[in-house]
Amino acid sequence: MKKIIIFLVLTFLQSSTNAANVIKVDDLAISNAWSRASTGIERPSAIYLSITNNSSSYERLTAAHTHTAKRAELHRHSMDNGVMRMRQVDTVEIPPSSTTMLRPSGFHIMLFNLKSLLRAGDVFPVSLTFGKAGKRIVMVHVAGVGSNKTHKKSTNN
Ligand SMILES: [Cu+2]
Repeated sequence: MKKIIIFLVLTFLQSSTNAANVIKVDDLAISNAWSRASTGIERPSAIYLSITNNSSSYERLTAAHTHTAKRAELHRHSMDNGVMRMRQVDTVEIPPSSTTMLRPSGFHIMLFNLKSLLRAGDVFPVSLTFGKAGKRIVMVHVAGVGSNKTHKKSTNN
């Protein structure tokens, strides 16, 4: 009996800490949504996050909207003859049973015409539109100006 209680407590603790940074609805889990503090309102910013597709079918991110910026576009950085370029993409694919990371030097949600400066510590919502799952709202945490916090994790990817 004691073992069962300990197990239940551990399960509860685990699920409550996960709930803090993972939004799981159906088969889609979105985590670690963050943005860099902006240095000027006229400069674009970007949102980075991880999307895990636990289902057996393809999912795709098709759009993003936030009140923080007039326009949010899906973008991808890629190397072109040794030069880092950025271009708009229609969708970001999340294959079955896998995680797609939006991170510096990769996919990102570009924010144009910020309505206010993003300051470290701020939190703002972004609405993500998926092909199958529909709309999901995620809270984005603003990190410091020089932050590159997914860099370490990205080496595992
Ligand atoms: Cu971009």
